Amino acid sequence: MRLYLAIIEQKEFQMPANLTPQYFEAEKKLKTAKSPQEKTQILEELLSLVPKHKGTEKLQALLKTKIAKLKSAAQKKPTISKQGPTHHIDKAGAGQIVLIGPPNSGKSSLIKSLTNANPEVGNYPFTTRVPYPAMMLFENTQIQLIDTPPITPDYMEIWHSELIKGADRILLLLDLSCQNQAEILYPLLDKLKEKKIELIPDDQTIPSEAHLFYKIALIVANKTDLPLTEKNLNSLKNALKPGFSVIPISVSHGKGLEGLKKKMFSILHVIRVYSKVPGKKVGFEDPFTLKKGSSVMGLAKAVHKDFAQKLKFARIWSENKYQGQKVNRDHILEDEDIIELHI
Ligand SMILES: Nc1nc2c(ncn2[C@@H]2O[C@H](COP(=O)(O)OP(=O)(O)OP(=O)(O)O)[C@@H](O)[C@H]2O)c(=O)[nH]1
Ligand SMILES: [Mg+2]
Repeated sequence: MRLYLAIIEQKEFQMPANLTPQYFEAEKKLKTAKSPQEKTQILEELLSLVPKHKGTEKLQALLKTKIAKLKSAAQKKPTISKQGPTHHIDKAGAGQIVLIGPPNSGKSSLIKSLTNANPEVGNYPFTTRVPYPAMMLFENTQIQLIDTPPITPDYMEIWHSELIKGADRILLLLDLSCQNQAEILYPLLDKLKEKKIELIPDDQTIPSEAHLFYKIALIVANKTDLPLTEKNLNSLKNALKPGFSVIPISVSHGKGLEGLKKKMFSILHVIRVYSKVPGKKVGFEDPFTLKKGSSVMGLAKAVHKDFAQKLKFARIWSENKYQGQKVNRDHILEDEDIIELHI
């Protein structure tokens, strides 16, 4: 917004405007006006204070244009995205795992027991309505978990399927208190398919067809503490596609959770590498997490671009294999290797 319109106009057009002190007083207020409504009011006041003669015609026109622009902007409806809220969550930690499942399977309860977060838990469907991120510590590595609303045959918002498509991995949590597991599972998988998402087991190669989003998923069955769940677990195993296995847990009794955390880390396909400074102790509490299959060079890049450019060789230590041997930049790293980069 141009301020001190009158001064500029007078300079530009070399015509005496004979503006009053009230005009200049009102003009000062423009500087502090915050809302478009306030600005419009002040501009209208200025227009009323401008003496009406040939020398102020340009100024009057300018004020009128500004008022018209502000009024038309105020009338425009706010643009609402057709997609609704994005609910985008930035990734953090070694990987992002999105928890999905039917209502009441215990998704929020699981997040609550694995992290310091406190999502709402309730014995009724749709307790969770928006995504809820939380960080889970696995040994010395943080993994991001995201709680989501339930999936039902007739309910799944666009942002929900987008969140699943963007996730590193999926954890499908089912409720073992339900007798016919196929009746719950198949409509849920169909709903995902409708959104172009297909869950696949960890060891399956991702098909190359581009029309579906293939997401590596863990299938977890909760509430083993309840009666008859042994039978229901078998019904679930029979309902699953070949290649999938089920991890049975009880969040309430804290059963199976340590094994589940290990599995969550392992499906991320990442390794932890400790970068050691020559002559100093290794900091085991803060590893670099790299994609499985990364080389010494991959670590050098993660540490600093200078290391990547100037790297000559590295020394490696690992529990059973190496005790400080020299390796080159293409050497493939493994989980928990200790590396000393030399430049
Ligand atoms: N018996 C038993 N009940 C559980 C277990 N885990 C969760 N629950 C109960 O199951 C109910 C649903 O738990 P939530 O964690 O809210 O389930 P949710 O999957 O997040 O539910 P939505 O947000 O509605 O999808 C609550 O009453 C929990 O106390 C479990 O291991 N055993
Ligand atoms: Mg919930």
